[in-house]
Amino acid sequence: MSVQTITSPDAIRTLFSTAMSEMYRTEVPAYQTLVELVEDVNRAVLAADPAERHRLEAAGGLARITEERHGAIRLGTAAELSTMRRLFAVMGMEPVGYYDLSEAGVPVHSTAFRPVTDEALSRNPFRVFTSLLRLDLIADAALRREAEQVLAARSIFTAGCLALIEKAEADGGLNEEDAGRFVAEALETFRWHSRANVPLALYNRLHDAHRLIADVVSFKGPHINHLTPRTLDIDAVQRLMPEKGIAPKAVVEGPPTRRCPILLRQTSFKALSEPVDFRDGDGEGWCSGVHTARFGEIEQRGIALTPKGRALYDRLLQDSRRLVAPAADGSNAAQYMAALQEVFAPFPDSWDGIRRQGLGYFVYSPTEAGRRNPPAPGTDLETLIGSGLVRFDPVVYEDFLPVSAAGIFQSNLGDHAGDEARQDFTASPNQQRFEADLGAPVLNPFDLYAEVERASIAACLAAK
Ligand code: OOG
Ligand code: NI
Repeated sequence: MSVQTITSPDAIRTLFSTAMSEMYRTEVPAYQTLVELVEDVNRAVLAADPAERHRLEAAGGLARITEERHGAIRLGTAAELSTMRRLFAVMGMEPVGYYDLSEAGVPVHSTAFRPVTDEALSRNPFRVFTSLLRLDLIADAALRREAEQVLAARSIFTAGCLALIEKAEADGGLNEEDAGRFVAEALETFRWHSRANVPLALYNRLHDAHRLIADVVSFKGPHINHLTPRTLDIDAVQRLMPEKGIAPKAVVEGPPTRRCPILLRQTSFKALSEPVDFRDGDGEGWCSGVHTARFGEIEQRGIALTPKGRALYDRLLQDSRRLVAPAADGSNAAQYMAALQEVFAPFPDSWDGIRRQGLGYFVYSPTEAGRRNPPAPGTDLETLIGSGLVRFDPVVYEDFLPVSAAGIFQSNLGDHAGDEARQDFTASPNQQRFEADLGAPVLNPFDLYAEVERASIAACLAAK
């Protein structure tokens, strides 16, 4: 195949995220309602802030602002995970980060498949938070074996999808026609199935072991369980959800509201109970039941923190939660948000403060004046900033947060999810095992951000 006919992985990713969005809006009408609310709120924010509007319109307009930034799936086997890695690679998405959720009582560990270069992220940042079920954390050995058998018998990828992954690997990419077919075939893996893979009795036993096990094992494939557009005012969307007839989770996850946003804030509406047909007792006919898994989420991203900044964030978050643990029913949501705001006071809330204390990553670039006066060899960065020749802008956080992810999982695992319904496991992070199953190491997010910052400084200091 000639190089010119290869479709860029970024373009395939955009076809894919658009197709996923269309599919999910049709499958889950409440999600369509959430997207419309997010569009209204984003429009209102931009109307009130013309400078921000101009900046964002230059970056692609309202449609681009609101479009989905991530989704999530849960897989059952190592083979599924490693094939999924190859599928996402066709779209320029690589595994970044390791998240251990066992610590929070959820029997999975996870990574995020996402674009990694600045250019690819600016074309389309769509990511998929991908979890692998950890049957090794299930105490009941007989149930574990049954679950393993059900998972071993399913194939979640279409034959056409597998063939196109191989073709992309062999040829270094796909031509336009194959790219379109690939997206259509790949979409099948993420589709909802209203007929379960297992009899109701087995579903119930899996569900009793952990709701998440039932969600992964009982279906033909790893249905996309949520999509997440970007909002410019997450507090407003959280407040307005009930007016639109959708029930928000108790609290917004992540840092408090700030002038200079850090990391990631997220909230969602609670997962819906949906009708599902199960095989009945003798496996001959069908009987009806329900399953609760699918929801909608929104996100607002801030600056990526250095290990020092992240340690401060983790400590302050822990302190806030020690002060007020957010109740699943939302009864102390206001107290929790107030505690969060107060405890985070020591975290500097100006870009320069964050920069001076080495808490966040920045990208440095020459100003107008800086372009007219290239630096003399040996000039240091602070001097250039001080004399207005170099400016700095926050690097956006592109990853996830384990405590927030746990909060999202917990509030979406079923009607009774909450503190009482928490099913605990012994925490046992196992990145080595995850990487062996994945068939590749995960990238370290800090390395990626540090490299963006380093390269930008080097470019500023390079005397012409
Ligand atoms: C994934 C939950 C994590 C997020 O935004 O933190 C996540 C899941 O429920 O499968 O998507
Ligand atoms: Ni999410």
